[in-house]
Amino acid sequence: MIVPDRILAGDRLALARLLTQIENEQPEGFETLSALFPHTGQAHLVGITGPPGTGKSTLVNRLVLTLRSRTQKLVAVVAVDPSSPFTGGAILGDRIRMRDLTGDPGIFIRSMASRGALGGLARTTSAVVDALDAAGFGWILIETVGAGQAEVEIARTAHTTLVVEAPGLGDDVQAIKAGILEAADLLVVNKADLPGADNTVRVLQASLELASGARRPTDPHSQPEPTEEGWAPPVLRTVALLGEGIDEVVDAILHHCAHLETTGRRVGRDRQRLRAELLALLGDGLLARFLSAHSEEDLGLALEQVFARQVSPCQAVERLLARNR
Ligand SMILES: Nc1nc2c(ncn2[C@@H]2O[C@H](COP(=O)(O)OP(=O)(O)O)[C@@H](O)[C@H]2O)c(=O)[nH]1
Ligand SMILES: [Mg+2]
Repeated sequence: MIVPDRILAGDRLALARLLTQIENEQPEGFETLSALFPHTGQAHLVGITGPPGTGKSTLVNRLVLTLRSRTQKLVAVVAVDPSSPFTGGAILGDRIRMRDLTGDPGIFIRSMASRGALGGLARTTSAVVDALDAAGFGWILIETVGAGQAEVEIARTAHTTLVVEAPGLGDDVQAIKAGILEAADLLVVNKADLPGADNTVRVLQASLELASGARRPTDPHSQPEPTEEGWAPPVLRTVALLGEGIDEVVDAILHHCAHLETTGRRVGRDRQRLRAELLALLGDGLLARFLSAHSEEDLGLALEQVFARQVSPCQAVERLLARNR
């Protein structure tokens, strides 16, 4: 088991080893994590999500350097890309692009691949974030590809969520506004150097107005109505490749951070995140307990009855649970 004090003292090798244990779901990793838990709750979590190829990693690279120099806090990045296996191009690509960041011990980057059952990714990410939080990272940036439920969940549990778009992804704008737009605290139109950026900004602003239920004519220069939290998600433009617009994004992150503090919403988000984690673990635990108390045959029998359309899945579960009492 990795000694918690080593993590608290800033030992990077111990931290990397702990994260590997967590990713591999080794019990000793969770033991260390439990010992570290009282030291968590200090970090500000920033979720960065959006379709692949919009420049999230490039933007994260810039944000890390700017946050680091402007706030002096330690900065960690968790790059979650479920579409790529460990040997996949995206992760290697991310590693190469994030090369600028190495050399500063105040910056720590971790790439994760998806594994395990549904929801496993969100849970593992949560545990990794807790470890980084305990290790003293004041900023933890979590990059996900805004494709599936797990990624949306991860982005939602951050204190500040950035949704990144780019010109020329018209259909993706449509796809993205359904789920993730409501979770966005900041919208970034990256690749503002490309033609069509104005249009992307317009589409996002219109979508935001729809989402917030504001009934106003679509005006490219208007900002959306404040949401019930008193925060109107700004739409910002960047050229991450050239570092343009990055300071404005950092300003907006700091502004949102202050907004969460002054309105007391930060506490609410933390509570929400911990509640989701608790319920997920409870679900896992109950399922494991159920499966260990029942033979494979019970489950097989239920499946056959459902398969033969004799009982519905709902009825089958009701019966299995009733027998468990
Ligand atoms: N033209 C342009 N290209 C960019 C910009 N930012 C990133 N890219 C390029 O877009 C591609 C995808 O970037 P990446 O950061 O990997 O996107 P991700 O998949 O969202 O993480 C890369 O080839 C980047 O060099 C930008 O501001 N303008
Ligand atoms: Mg990326």
